[in-house]
Amino acid sequence: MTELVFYTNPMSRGRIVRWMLEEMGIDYTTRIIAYGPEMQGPRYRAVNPMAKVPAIRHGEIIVTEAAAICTYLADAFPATDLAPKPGTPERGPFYRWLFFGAGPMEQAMANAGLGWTAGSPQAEASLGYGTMERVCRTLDELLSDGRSYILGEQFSAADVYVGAQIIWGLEFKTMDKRPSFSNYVERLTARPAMVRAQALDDHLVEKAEGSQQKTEA
Ligand SMILES: N[C@@H](CCC(=O)N[C@@H](CS)C(=O)NCC(=O)O)C(=O)O
Repeated sequence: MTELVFYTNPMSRGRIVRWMLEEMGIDYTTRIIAYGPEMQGPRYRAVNPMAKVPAIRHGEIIVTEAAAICTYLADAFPATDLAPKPGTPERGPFYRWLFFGAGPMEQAMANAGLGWTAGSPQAEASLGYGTMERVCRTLDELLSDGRSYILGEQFSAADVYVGAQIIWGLEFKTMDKRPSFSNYVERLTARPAMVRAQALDDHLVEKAEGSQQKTEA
């Protein structure tokens, strides 16, 4: 079997990929990359020249960018049924919402996290996401039509990527609370794979904090 290595830090967007991997139920090796010299050093930069996590190596293939990793994994392991098959009509909405998540939504979340807004209608028109309100309204409309997941009734990698951002958006209050969001998040956080992924990363955070306290003592 082709080796699958997952490069992450438990306090990072790597949590998205961890959740994806746990949903897939496949074997993988985790390599924790510490922030600072290890992440910025030549060894890890050979994996990701951006010196950022997450990344994966699947045999000789390296994939970076959380959304791309989720899409690649879903396609590389079709039996896990986490994406509509390439070339099928359902693939359209799958790409649409994943790219929406990785583009406009991510930028809106990052800017909101920094307390930055465009400030003028002209600036809003030139930003891919316009305003956070537009992003929230779009997702609210999507999730308010009775569907369980982004693609309807089929849970997919798009839920992992977009759903993780909604979870963080509500947690860090960069997105406003709406019933459609809370109901969706409730469905996602109840998933056994999500519970497992959280426990694995929380455990790694505790371990890292424990060893840091020992070093400081
Ligand atoms: N666009 C990338 C963003 C990755 C990213 O910014 N990762 C952060 C952690 S969440 C990181 O590695 N930061 C370390 C640094 O920039 O030095 C993705 O979606 O995977």
